Amino acid sequence: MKTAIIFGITGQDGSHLADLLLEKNYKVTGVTRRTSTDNTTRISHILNNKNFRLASGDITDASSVLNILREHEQVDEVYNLAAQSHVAVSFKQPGLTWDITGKGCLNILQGLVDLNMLGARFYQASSSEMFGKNYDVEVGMTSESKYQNEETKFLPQSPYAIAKCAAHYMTSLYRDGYGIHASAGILFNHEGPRRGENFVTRKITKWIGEFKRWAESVGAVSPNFDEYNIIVGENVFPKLRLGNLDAYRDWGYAGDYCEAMWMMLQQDEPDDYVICTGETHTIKEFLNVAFSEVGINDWSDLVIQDPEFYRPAEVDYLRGDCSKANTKLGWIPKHSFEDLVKMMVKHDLE
Ligand code: NDP
Ligand code: GDR
Repeated sequence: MKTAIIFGITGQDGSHLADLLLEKNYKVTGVTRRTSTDNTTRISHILNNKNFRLASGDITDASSVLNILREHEQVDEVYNLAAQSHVAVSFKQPGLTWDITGKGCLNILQGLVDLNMLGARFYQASSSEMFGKNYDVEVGMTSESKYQNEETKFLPQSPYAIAKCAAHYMTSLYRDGYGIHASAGILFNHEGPRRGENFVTRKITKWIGEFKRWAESVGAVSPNFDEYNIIVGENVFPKLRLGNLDAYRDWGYAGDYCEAMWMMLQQDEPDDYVICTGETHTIKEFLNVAFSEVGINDWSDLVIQDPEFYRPAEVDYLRGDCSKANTKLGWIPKHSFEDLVKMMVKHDLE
């Protein structure tokens, strides 16, 4: 029976990866930090699984990382999914983001070296945000297309992305320097019903679910509007407040992407892989598909663009090319953009 440690177990990806590893008959330790309220909602269904246990720790604290590693007689795979993962928040809390998202990775890698656990395989959650404003261009017969792959240079645009670049380089340094089987997945945006509610996709689908229930309860056939609200008689519902709607993102389904993480650690040789769908859409396109799922074709009265949600620097265009993962890992995404949006709207309506 293989043993894995997942840092970031309570997050979207941690919960999907734990499901996958338990299905594959792994023994899984999930690392949680101390919080004043319960943060195990995404993993409540596995808390009683006999092959699963929680360990308390924080990746910013090197001694806590060492303690967790030490508790294990043998570890086959270590997944570092822990991060301050919100790009906008990283502009407000850059130091904390650095400590968690950048240095946290170093604490784990150095822990493996210090404890001489060089046989454990390591996965680092790298990000398409590292490409920032950069892309390559493929010139075809009739048109040009922009993309990012493993060869594209990083041009990070946020404290989050810079911290991820540091962790990414640290992963390749420990791979080359100490011979650790350390791989980094450069994952493009991936979403689903378990997505945090402050990321744009889930913010939209959650709002739609709540609005729909409100509209049904007040019988909102032809509401009135002010700048911030939707009004039916005495009843008021706040409009959906968003920032930049023109950015392009390559959105896939989180469950598919966690499978790719596992596949990377099953390879004979460690390496870095881009994981994406190869399709890109704007936030406006996401809004179109999501609202059309509830029969709304014109959402312009329901959404406002609010400067509060603009970022000091933006990543305008992300579209991945995951040919390497297709060929070497045999990985392909199973869900389309439309599938994903429908799945998320359906979940939030329920
Ligand atoms: P989430 O924000 O949902 O989860 C982050 C996890 O990290 C949570 O479990 C959180 O715990 C934990 N964490 C935060 N700080 C610490 C700390 N100091 N010590 C220990 N654990 C900590 O992120 P996702 O699941 O969406 O993403 C997983 C990883 O993949 C992240 O590293 C993210 O940056 C990266 N990534 C994500 C992409 C995506 O589209 N989802 C794309 C590319 C990369 P708590 O519940 O206590 O907050
Ligand atoms: P991103 O995801 O920054 O790509 O990082 P997010 O959903 O936060 O933003 C995507 C795009 O939507 C625009 N946007 C808004 N974003 C948020 N959060 N809230 C809004 O109200 C809003 N309005 C418009 C943003 O400006 C941006 O252009 C995610 C995270 O999961 C990272 O951890 C991960 O590394 C990358 O994806 C790949």
